[in-house]
Amino acid sequence: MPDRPATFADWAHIAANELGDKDPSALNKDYGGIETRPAYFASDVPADAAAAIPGQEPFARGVRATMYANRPWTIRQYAGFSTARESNAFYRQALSEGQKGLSVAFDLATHRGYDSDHPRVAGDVGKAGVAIDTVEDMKALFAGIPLNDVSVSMTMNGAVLPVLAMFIVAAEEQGVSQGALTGTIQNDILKEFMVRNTYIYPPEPSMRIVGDIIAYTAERMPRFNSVSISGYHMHEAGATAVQELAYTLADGREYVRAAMRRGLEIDRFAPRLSFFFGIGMNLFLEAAKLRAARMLWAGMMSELGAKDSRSKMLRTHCQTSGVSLTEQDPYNNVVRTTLEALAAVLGGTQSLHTNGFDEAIALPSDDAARIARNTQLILQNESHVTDVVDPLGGSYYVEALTAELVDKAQQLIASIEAEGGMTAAVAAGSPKLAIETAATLKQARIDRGEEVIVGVNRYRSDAAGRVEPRIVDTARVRAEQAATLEAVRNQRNDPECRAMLAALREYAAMNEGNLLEAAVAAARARATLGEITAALEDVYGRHVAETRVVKGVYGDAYRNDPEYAALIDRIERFASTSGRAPSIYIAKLGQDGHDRGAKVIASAFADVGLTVHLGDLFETPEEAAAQAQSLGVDAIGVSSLAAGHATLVPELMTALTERGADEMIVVVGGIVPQQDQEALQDAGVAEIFGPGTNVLAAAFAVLDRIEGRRSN
Ligand code: 3CP
Repeated sequence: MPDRPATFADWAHIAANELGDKDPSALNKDYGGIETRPAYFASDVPADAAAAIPGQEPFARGVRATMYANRPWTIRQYAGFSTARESNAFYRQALSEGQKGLSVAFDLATHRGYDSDHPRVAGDVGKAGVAIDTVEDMKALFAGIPLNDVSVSMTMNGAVLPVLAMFIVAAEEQGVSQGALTGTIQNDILKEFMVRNTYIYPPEPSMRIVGDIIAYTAERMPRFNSVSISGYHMHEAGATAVQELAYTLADGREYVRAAMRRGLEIDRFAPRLSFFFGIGMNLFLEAAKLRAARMLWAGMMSELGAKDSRSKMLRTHCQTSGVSLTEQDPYNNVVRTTLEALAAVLGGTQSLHTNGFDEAIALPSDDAARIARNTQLILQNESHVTDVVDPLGGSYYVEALTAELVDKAQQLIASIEAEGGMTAAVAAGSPKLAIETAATLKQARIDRGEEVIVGVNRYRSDAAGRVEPRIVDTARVRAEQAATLEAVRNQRNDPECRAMLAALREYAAMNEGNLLEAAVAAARARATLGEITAALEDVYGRHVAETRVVKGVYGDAYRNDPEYAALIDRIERFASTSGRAPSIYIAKLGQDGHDRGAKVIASAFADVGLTVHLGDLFETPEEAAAQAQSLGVDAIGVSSLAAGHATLVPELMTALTERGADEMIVVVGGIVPQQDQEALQDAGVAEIFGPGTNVLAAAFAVLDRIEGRRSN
């Protein structure tokens, strides 16, 4: 028997035989500031890891002593599409087939606080989620689903007041009191300003709304989780694991402080704060991330004065990564999702959503949704991963990785504190820029083949299967919603409704009362989602984000690359013959706030020498056409992730024609199902760049089009 535990040096000595001249550090990997070695040993494990017990602070090994051995995680699939009636049928089917909790996806119009008949949302209704305008829609959404029994999570941030208010009133009219409701409201506005962009009001009044909801639920809805503090969207926007951890926990601290500032005692509300993380393909890193998150939160909450152990428990939902899914060879996504789900489970999640394999293209079809759910059922019932608590506990590697993540995240959290906390950092835009830098770097690594994606940048197959995505007919959904809206407006007691909206406005203007309480009264009087939102908009205004683009990251990653040099060269030649660089206006149309793709393209195109103008979020086609024309650009690049393109891009083409600007080249990038591609081409779109497109290739193609037009 050896007389001491092995060390890395012992291993390096043995490994030298296999490594030849290579130094072992050549096998190290960089996971966004976390450098791993090819082997770990007992000496790498921190002393406190050996003493850790599941269910005990700081909860590295899980928040419950028994974890899944006693109760498996909640299978909670995020879903919602078109009308409340259709989504309700989908939920009931899912619950009958083994799903345990509900998770509602709202459409883009609802997120941004517009009724379905508002002119700005023509292309957005019923897209990416269900349209909710009134209490009647909310009642239809949960018809036949006992709300005192099934827990309901609602991903809502901007229009959180009308949505939560309508949920409370719908339950009340179903005979379930608000005190009996179980579930979660996302209500995490800080990350909206950072990455997700479905904010409505400016940061300060938005934070008041979060505080009012925490206060209201702490008092009247003791089983309801008041915030789902979300790293998921940062993950999807390209954040590293350290960034996701640090920014999410710093957001959490900000909410705790905001609630404490208004006089709430920490242990009264903190046990009902919950979390939400994204889980990507780096299996051990992602599992370690959840372990690290729990340790960090327990420490942070102790510092803030929490005494109740439940206040220090980081309970989380996880979702497998949407951006890890590929349009090419889509059945590979089943495998990806399975691995990511395993990582979440090994990390000790409380609740989990697994993506449908066709979600790189559209909302999941029935088949894809069933397989996604079955992925979790198979993990729970066949794989035996639930039998033992924290099976990764004690792994040399995972324990060392957990400690390293804690350490690096703590450093980043400290730098946010030095900036004055997360609200100040968000206002200054530093976390957003740091995430965009990481995303651009990752894209460059993928484009250069340093990060392999099977079926995309390596091992492409012509035999790869196609999928038939679910298509939502926006015009039909919009017409149905408009009819219900009209009926509600006709049947309600108008003076009463107006009085309730006036009271809400008054609460906001005077900075008194509880806005959720006033919103519940307005919802009961059948005020619509758009009206409740507008009442507060009268006082708070609507937030407009400043658009900034990362510089130099893509270019640096490509230094010395011949293809890159050829592109730069070609653009320089163009500039010297035309007297200016080729130019492009990058547009985001409609209420789709996913801007990672637009930002990465804008940054990379600017680095290669194009003149890039990045438009504001949420433009109408007419606004984008006017902007592009006044800038005199050669091309417009529309970035689309939530399916609004089918309506909005043809409208853009018409607007350009009407303005006499139809020589402008229009390209579309993002998620465009095959079915839509032909229609867009018929409408005059020059190029369509799907997910996984190499950015350099896209730049060459745009240039070809611009030069082709000039030579015609
Ligand atoms: C749990 N329980 C146990 C055990 N484990 N009891 C005994 N032994 C155990 N081992 C108890 C808990 O204490 C709890 O009871 C009950 O069982 C339920 O367990 P839970 O862990 O609280 O699970 P759940 O109700 O599912 O809640 C999970 C969290 C919740 C807390 C994370 O916030 C949640 O469901 N979040 C989901 C968020 C979501 O769906 N987000 C979707 C985002 P008590 O309650 O009585 O204590 S989708 C966004 C997509 C991208 C986009 O934005 O567009």
